[in-house]
Amino acid sequence: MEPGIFLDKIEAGSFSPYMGVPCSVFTPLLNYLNKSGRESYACTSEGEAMGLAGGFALAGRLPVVYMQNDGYGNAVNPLSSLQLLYKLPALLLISWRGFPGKKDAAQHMLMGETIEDFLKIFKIPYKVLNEEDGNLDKAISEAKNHCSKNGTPYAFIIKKGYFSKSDEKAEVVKSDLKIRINFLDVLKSFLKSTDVLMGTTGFTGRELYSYLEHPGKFYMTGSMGCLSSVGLGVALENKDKRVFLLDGDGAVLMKMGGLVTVGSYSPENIIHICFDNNTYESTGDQPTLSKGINLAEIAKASGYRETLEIDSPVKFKAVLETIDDTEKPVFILVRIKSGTMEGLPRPEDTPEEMKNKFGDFLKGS
Ligand SMILES: Cc1ncc(C[n+]2csc(CCOP(=O)(O)OP(=O)(O)O)c2C)c(N)n1
Repeated sequence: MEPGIFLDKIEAGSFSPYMGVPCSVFTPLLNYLNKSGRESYACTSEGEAMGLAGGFALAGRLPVVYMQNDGYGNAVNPLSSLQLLYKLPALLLISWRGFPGKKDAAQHMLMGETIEDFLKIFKIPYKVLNEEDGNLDKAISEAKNHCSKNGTPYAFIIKKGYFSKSDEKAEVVKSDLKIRINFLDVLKSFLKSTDVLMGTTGFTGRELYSYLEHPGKFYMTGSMGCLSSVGLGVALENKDKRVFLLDGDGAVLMKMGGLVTVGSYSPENIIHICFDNNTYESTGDQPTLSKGINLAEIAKASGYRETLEIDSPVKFKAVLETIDDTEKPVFILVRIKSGTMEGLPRPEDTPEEMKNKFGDFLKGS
């Protein structure tokens, strides 16, 4: 399906504007949308997108919310106590990662199996869109009828490959000093064998896994935005270890309250590094809302004892040389560009194996 045709048809059904958090299934659609100048809003979490959609619906619009099926979890609370309670319509575009029987990353499998059940439990009618059926026109008219009759959301579930790749690709800058792996290279040389290294979902965690040989590493595949909280729990229980948290701007924004919790309990062993490329790089480089805001200042106001901002591996090296004397928790904002290694692998270990290895490391066995 051509992204432009899809959007034209949706808008002919009176649905707009667009808002949400990206998924790679929507990369061609979102990259087209972002360049097309149509009314759209990047949101920090799917729950927040439902709130925004609720506001537009109150004002008489028929908003469209796009989300990964993993993000449906974030949307559930406003869906139950805003959209379904007040009867506020929306068209939900939900990706179908973890489609039963198809190989996909481990974190998608449970939501892949259950997304239809979730919608059924919430009595949200839906259509699975298939390019082969050519059922889009029918689905849009059903969605429109449902929204005007019942006033509640209708969902399209969309599988990988539904959208044809457009030429409207976000620009990805590779082989540049300002990409994450060059900072990981610097970090490598400062690590002690007792250090804990934890990485957020997406490319950051995958790079940590494939690029840094270190016994105490943990890749949080999924649970986007929870790194600061998971890291806080680990840090509070392991005060003798330095805990490096490798985060992304999209993930920090998704659960920004986590900064306040870390700042409030202020363990003296957290080194929170946020790689800020102003995009959701892992899902195709759609812009986040970090451009124009300063996450280091937010961390400072949230109670981190020290915050630093750097934009080159050389400056990162200087920061790490004195890191043991720096007050903690420290938040290091690393301004980078998007770009990762070709064919970045996914970890071969299962999540349970990762958990067991990490647990053994923490126990010292
Ligand atoms: C709740 C939820 N919503 C959406 C996604 C899809 N997703 C995976 S990685 C990612 C981008 C993360 O962005 P950021 O933290 O800035 O890191 P970057 O990809 O730029 O390295 C997104 C949106 C997800 N995994 N979970």
